[in-house]
Amino acid sequence: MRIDVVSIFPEYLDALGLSLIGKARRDGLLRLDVHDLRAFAHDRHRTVDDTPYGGGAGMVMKPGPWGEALSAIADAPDAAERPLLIVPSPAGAVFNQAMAQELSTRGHLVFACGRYEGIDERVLEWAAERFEVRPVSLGDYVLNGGEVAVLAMVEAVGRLVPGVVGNPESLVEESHSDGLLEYPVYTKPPVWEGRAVPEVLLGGNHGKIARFRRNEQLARTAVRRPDLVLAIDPAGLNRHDRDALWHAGFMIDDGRVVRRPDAGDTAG
Ligand code: JCH
Repeated sequence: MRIDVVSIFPEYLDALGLSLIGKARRDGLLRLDVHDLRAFAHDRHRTVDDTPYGGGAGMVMKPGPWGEALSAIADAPDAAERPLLIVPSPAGAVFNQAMAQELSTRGHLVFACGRYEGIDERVLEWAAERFEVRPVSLGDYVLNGGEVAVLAMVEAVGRLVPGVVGNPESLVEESHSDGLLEYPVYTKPPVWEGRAVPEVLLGGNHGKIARFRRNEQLARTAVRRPDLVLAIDPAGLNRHDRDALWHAGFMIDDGRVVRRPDAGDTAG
């Protein structure tokens, strides 16, 4: 997979040289190039911002340097036919695991990191001729620019690229791939600060361990993310799952998971 990132703070992306993603780059599984937007600003002060038309607080990123930077990326000899241009924005569609899965199948991703109050809107319109343009939010809170969102998205997408995670089995069980939160994990020592690891995990009964973990997933999802429980397809629930959900304050009605009407203080 090929990834280009454009930013006025290219050093922000240095962390992508570490750990799993850094190894994947060295192994040739990911090609990640970070471009300094100011290299495409040609005045004496390498200006990338200007005052907003219509007034308002703060500055807006000028279209000129963005046009040049994105043209250079689109015209590179090994660029994809129509790369996906991801523009981090508090006004984008919210990034999630399904989006990470989809992006991991793309050959070429380009990330445009805005700063100040954002990028002149005409850049996104103009870019649609050569890119598939997608404004994406990391979540419903406000950052100072796109770089932190790109760090998160490149890590989430990069680890789904075949070969990046050494043991692909660890991708299967994870949170959100099956719509449930993950089960709690424990390691040695068996007792720490007077707290014992759940007994079932110390025995070798794999059926009982699987059931314990599934119950923990259902119970903590019910408390922490009831929205996810309401989105479960009951077709994927066995008798034990339904019982666990009942105890957590939910039931199946008319082929859907709903809150148990009599659930007072059991569900979160
Ligand atoms: C960004 C900003 C508009 C502040 C500038 C570029 C993404 N999920 C998420 N939160 N915040 C971002 C993000 C991404 C790119 C930029 N800013 C600062 C922009 C605002 O309007 C209210 C406020 C923030």
